[in-house]
Order: sequence, then C-alpha cells, then structure tokens
Amino acid sequence: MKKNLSRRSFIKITGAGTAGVIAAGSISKLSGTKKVVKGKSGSKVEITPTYCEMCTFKCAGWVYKKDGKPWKIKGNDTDHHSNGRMCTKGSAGMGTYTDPDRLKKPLIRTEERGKQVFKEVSWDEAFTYIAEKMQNLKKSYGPECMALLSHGAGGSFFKQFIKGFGSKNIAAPSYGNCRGPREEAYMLTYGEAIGSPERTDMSNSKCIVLLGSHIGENSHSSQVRDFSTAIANGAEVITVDPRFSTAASKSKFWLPIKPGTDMALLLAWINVIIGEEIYDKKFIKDNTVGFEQLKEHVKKYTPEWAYTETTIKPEIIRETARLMAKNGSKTLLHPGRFTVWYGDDTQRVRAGAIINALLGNWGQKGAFFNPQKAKVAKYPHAEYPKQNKEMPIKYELANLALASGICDATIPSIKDGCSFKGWIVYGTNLIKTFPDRKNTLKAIQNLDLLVVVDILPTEITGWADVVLPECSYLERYDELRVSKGKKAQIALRMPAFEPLYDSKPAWWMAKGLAKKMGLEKYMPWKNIEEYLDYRLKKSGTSLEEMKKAGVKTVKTDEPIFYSKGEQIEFDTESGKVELFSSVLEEAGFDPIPKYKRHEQPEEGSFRLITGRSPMHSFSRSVNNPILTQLMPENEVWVNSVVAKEWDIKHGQYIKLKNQDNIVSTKVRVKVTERIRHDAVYMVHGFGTEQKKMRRAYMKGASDSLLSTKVLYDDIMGGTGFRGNFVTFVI
Ligand SMILES: Nc1nc2c(c(=O)[nH]1)N[C@H]1C(S)=C(S)[C@@H](COP(=O)(O)OP(=O)(O)OC[C@H]3O[C@@H](n4cnc5c(=O)[nH]c(N)nc54)[C@H](O)[C@@H]3O)O[C@H]1N2
Ligand SMILES: Nc1nc2c(c(=O)[nH]1)N[C@H]1C(S)=C(S)[C@@H](COP(=O)(O)OP(=O)(O)OC[C@H]3O[C@@H](n4cnc5c(=O)[nH]c(N)nc54)[C@H](O)[C@@H]3O)O[C@H]1N2
Ligand code: SF4
Ligand SMILES: [Mo]
Repeated sequence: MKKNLSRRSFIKITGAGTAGVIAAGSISKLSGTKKVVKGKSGSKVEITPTYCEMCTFKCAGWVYKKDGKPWKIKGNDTDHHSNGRMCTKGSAGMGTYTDPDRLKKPLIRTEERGKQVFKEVSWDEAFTYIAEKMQNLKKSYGPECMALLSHGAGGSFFKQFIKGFGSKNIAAPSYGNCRGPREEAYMLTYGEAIGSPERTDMSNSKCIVLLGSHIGENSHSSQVRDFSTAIANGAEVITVDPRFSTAASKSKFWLPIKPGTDMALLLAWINVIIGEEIYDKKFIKDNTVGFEQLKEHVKKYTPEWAYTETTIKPEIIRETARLMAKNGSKTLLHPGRFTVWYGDDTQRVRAGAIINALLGNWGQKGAFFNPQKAKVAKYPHAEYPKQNKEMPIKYELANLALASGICDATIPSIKDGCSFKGWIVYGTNLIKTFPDRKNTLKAIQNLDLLVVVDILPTEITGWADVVLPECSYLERYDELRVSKGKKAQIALRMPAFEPLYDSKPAWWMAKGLAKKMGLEKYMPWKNIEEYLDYRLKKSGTSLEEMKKAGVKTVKTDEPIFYSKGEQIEFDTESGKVELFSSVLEEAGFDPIPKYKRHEQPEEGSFRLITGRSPMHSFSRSVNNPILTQLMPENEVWVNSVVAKEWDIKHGQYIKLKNQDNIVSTKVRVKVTERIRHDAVYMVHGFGTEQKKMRRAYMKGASDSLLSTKVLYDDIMGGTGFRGNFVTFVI
C-alpha cells in the first residue's frame, strides 16, 4: 500500500519549544467572574464564562449564580458553536455539578480488576502509585507501551503529560468510532476535512439532503439553528432515513430507505445528474479529475436498479436528483457526522462528496465555507522525547490513530510483536463507546495499569486500577477552545464554582503527575492562569479580557467563500477534486465508489439502528438529575405491523437478543409507523450497568452491549456499528 504523503493531517497536535520556569501548580481561589449584578429581587447575580462539556461540541455560554447558588446556563451570543443558545443538555449542565453520585475521592483498586473494590486514597498516594507503575513499565517495555484514550477538553493536559513521558500513542473515539470516514472521504476527494463544527453553510441552503443525519435529535446547537433557519427561509429538504426522524418531518421528501443501501441511492443519483447533464459543467471542467471514468462507472447504476436495492421508487430518485441539481451550488448534501455504519463508510461518504462536486458547491454560500481559525501561541516547553517504536494503531491511508486500534494492540499478538501495557483513559466510557465488549475487556485484562479520569462512576471506572475524580466543567479552568468556523474564535472556560468533594481539574492532575515523575520541563507553567494568560497575551488578548467576553473573534484575511467560477487549488495529489482517486487505486481500493450488498436480517430478526435524543449525550448524561426527569430511559421503536405480528403492545417491556445471543436489559416498546418493518431503533447511551449511578442504573437498554459484530472500514479502520441484528424476547 502506498502512503499519500502530500495529504496534510487535519488535526495538528501541538508543537515543541524551549524549556521555561518550573514551578508548582496551585489552584487559585475563584476570582474575576465576568460580572456581579443586582437581580430583580435585590439578589446577587454572578456570571462566568464557560464552554459546554455536556457533549463535545463545545458551545460557549454563561453560567449564572444567584446568591452564590447555581441558577442557569445560557449561550454566548457571539459564539459560532452555540449561536447564542445552549441545547437542552447544555442548559441542564448544572446537573453535572449537583449530581450526588459524582466521583469524590481518588481510588485505588484492592481486589481483582472489574470487581469494583477500591480504597479511597489521597492525591499524593494516587500519583505515587501511578508514577511507580509507569516508571516500571517504561523500564521493561519502553515509554510507548503507555497510551492515552481521550475525549474532551481536559485531555489536552494529559496529552502534554504522556508526550513528555515519551509516548505519542494518543487516540479519541470521535475518529474511529464516529466521524473518521467522513474526514478521510473529504480528504481523499477535496484534500480537506469537514471538521467540527461542520463547515456547512446550511442556513443559506436552498436544498438540504440528509442521509441518516438526524438533525433536531442530533442537537448540536448551531446545526439545529442553521437547519431551522434554512427551513424558515423555504429550503427544501430531502431526508433519507429508515425512520421518520424529526428532520424527516420537516422535509419535502422522506425516503425510507432499506438500511445499508445508501450507496445504491447515491450512485443512482450520480447516474441521473450526469445522464441528464444537470451538473455544474464549468466546475467539473475546471476543478475536477476523473469525470469521464465516473460517467462510465455509474452507467449501470440506474434508478431502476437502485429501486431493487433501496426500495426507493425510480421516479422519486429522479425527482430528488433534479431538485438537487435545480438548486445547484445552493444544495448541500450533508456530509454527516456519525458515519461508521456498514464498513464501506469512507466510500459511501465519498459518493456524497462526489455529488457535492457535481453541484459545484465547494466554498459556495449555502453549502460549504472555508473555515477560519485563530492562531494561538503554544506555551514553550522542552522538546518531547522521540518515540522509538511505531505502534500499529493507524491505517496507512488514515490521518489519525484509532482508539479501538489501541484496544486491539493491547491484546498480545505474535503478528504485531508488541502490545500496550498501560492506558490513561480521559473522559471516555470505553465499555459503552467501543463495540465488541468482549474484545475491550480482553484488552483491559491484559493491562498492567489502567488509570481512569472521570467525573462519574461510569462503567469504565469499574475496571480501573486508579480512578481520578475530575471536577465538573463548571468548576475548572480548561484548555482554550480554538476552533474553526465562519469566524476564527477563542473561547474560555473558567470555574463558576469551587470544586466539590476532593475532585480536581485535569490540568492540576496532569501537572501533578508530571512533577512526581520529573517531567515538569514539558509542562513548565506556574499554574493554569499563567498558562492561559501567556498564550492569550501572545495572541492579542489576555485572560482578563477573556474573563469578560468569554469568546473572542479574531480577524482573518482569508475569504470564507470562493467566487462562482473561480479555479481552486485543492490539496490533493492532482490539485483538483478527485472524482477518481488515484491514491485509493494505488492502495488497492476502488478509485470510484462501488455498490456492495450488505447482509440483511433474516425473517424474525431486525437490524439494530441507533441515534440520539435531544435530551441526552451518549452515556454521559444518563444520570443527570435534570435530564433524567425529561427522559429517564430509552425505548425501542418497533413497526406497528411487526408489533401486531408479535403481539407486542405499546409501552410493554421486552428484551432484545442479538445474533450472538447477547440479551439486553428490559426496554420499553414504542409501537410506531415511523420506522420500517426490517429495523428497530434505540437511543444510544442507556442500560447503565453501574449501581453507583443510581438514577440511571438498569434504565432502558444498551445498544453497545448488543453491538458485538463490527464491520470495519478497510480504508481507515472505522468500526461500523450497524451490522447487528436483534429479535424480541417477550
Ligand atoms: N442530543 C444529542 N446530540 C448529539 C449527540 C448526542 O449524544 N446527543 N452526539 C453528537 C455526535 S458526537 C454525533 S457523531 C452526532 C450523530 O448524529 P448524526 O450524524 O445525525 O447520526 P447518524 O448516525 O447519521 O444518524 C442517525 C440516524 O440514522 C438513521 N439510520 C440508521 N441506519 C441508516 C441507514 O442505513 N441509512 C440511512 N440513510 N439512515 C440510517 C437512524 O434512523 C437515525 O435517524 O450527534 C451529535 N449530536
Ligand atoms: N454503541 C454505540 N457506540 C457508540 C456510539 C453509538 O451511537 N452507539 N456513538 C459513537 C460516537 S458518535 C461517539 S462521538 C463516541 C462518544 O464516546 P464517549 O465520549 O466515550 O461517550 P460517553 O459514553 O458520553 O462517555 C464519556 C465519559 O466521559 C465522562 N465525562 C463527562 N464529562 C467529563 C469531564 O468533564 N471530565 C472527565 N474526565 N470525564 C467526563 C463521562 O462520565 C463518561 O464516562 O461514542 C461512539 N460509540
Ligand atoms: S450541543 Fe448542547 S450539549 Fe453539546 S456543547 Fe452545545 S450546548 Fe452543550
Ligand atoms: Mo460522535
């Protein structure tokens, strides 16, 4: 396989500098909240800037305290993530602070792993234990035997720590278990990734095409806002989903596709758009390579052929293709986000990327903009040690490492000749996040050290050797949010409350561990305020200014849109949009996406499909005291004809059994015509197996438990979740 060296990585992880002053970290008392005002009833109202951690979209907002007590959280009007509004979950963020089930003290395991017998220890004892174990592992196996699995803002400090230790083995589930196929597909086609928040200009779209993407239930704030704005302005929506989603209810067309056949629909759309010559001819001529091959390739993928695969009628396929073409570059075929579905995911997303190219919408108002990013200085530190041994955690054509790759490389194998011995897990509940639990637990049982940094006693903490209790995002300073968007922005998270119990922020833990292990030269800042202030001052603002504003917009010179008809230099091998990918061809993959038929459920079994509820985020919110009042458990959606055949009633509790005889906990049935007969649907995150999470324990069922089969993406290693089938246990 050849490596495409010209492609630049889409997430740059830090730079090195010279050593600075070494000083002990200290948590200063709360100071400098944004403002203190008099409330209506003479009460004292304090307002502090933050960005949300209820999911990982990082909306910036304000935390309100009234007479020193938690009151509310509101969006920051200037912020491009929140567009001034937090979603339901973000508004319920106070629940993470007030949850009485929070982790309270550092813990060290005293019985065999998984038994959940721990002793409470001091922070110093916890650090000493970790430091000794890590030093021993380094001596025996080298520093690269340690890995960091991280999701969430504070993970940045553990990255600094583990890089200083000598390991660059860092991965997040948001790549291989989420949006990796999307980023790689757009990299391969346009030389640029989509990124988060998505570079989509939906609010100005005239036609929006959603494959899966269930915006509205997927409640990322600005996306929902942009989608609603577009609809209010008359945009026509085409939603392709086996389920009548909230987005489908706002659509001109709902295409209830047979699950797993989207590629057939996409190829048929290409067939129509090219066959009827309704594509953007100038864009294709000036900016793409491989059009003739594409034209030849899709000849056989007629709407009549696609009908037999997708169950979508040929005239609907034609009509929707024409609607897209009619709106041209103001049509957005949404690139999706959770794209790890059936294994051929990079190719499926690429087929959508090709349709966008036929519409000529790259860099165009109403479709994709060119994202802007603020340049923020790094804090200087000693150069990180070089890692001697490459670990097998990244696919050759991929730009990032796989979290599940770390998991697999922890299970000793003769082929790879190496394995991880220690993990630090920050802010990711791997037991629920990865499919194939047996594999995850096998890896965990092979570890000599598992450190888990979390705020709640979620499933992963039960398997840890050491549990480090982080304070909630409302009680801490954190890494600056420097994200891409229409505007280049920096956002600050600062504490609104003192940390409860014996919980501490990530920066304090990582720095404390660095000090214990003589690695302070890699984190040489005095304390977090000094770290943030240094970086902000070098970047044209200051901590003082950010405390008042929360979000700072930085001026950039780059245009966010190209002018129509402009010739563009793309960062691909050819410098053009690659309808035909020579990189894929050289690596032995299909240069143009092909249709591959996926296994369909047998009579009496149903494909398990999952999604989000606007009231919850994965497994992280299921114990939230506010959100559990809105939605205490998930339901399984069953088609009404199927329910009748099985004599299942609306509201009845049943269990689900998958193809590997794994049986779920009890889950309530929602009998509905809003889902096809061949699939059942559940919101991810429920079915908590942790007794310590008292509000969530045994509420609803876990799709993670039932996802034993994984359909791997052969281009980038994503873990396709949707190859699992279930039947009912009544
Ligand atoms: N409220 C809330 N919002 C969230 C999150 C959250 O936890 N809570 N998580 C965020 C994150 S990290 C992500 S990645 C996104 C995920 O959100 P999306 O990217 O929108 O997720 P998808 O998997 O594309 O969409 C799920 C939809 O796909 C449909 N579907 C299932 N199988 C098929 C199929 O074969 N073909 C088609 N066309 N559709 C199918 C399901 O019925 C469901 O409606 O949500 C984000 N927003
Ligand atoms: N079966 C199945 N698996 C999936 C998905 C699915 O739909 N179905 N979705 C996939 C997607 S799209 C994604 S992005 C990933 C998400 O994967 P994760 O981010 O791992 O999702 P969560 O289950 O919410 O786990 C988050 C963990 O972080 C902890 N946490 C929350 N706030 C903080 C904090 O401030 N500090 C620290 N230290 N910890 C904190 C929570 O208590 C919880 O243990 O999951 C993927 N896995
Ligand atoms: S989308 Fe909602 S939960 Fe996610 S960061 Fe924004 S406000 Fe928080
Ligand atoms: Mo995700």
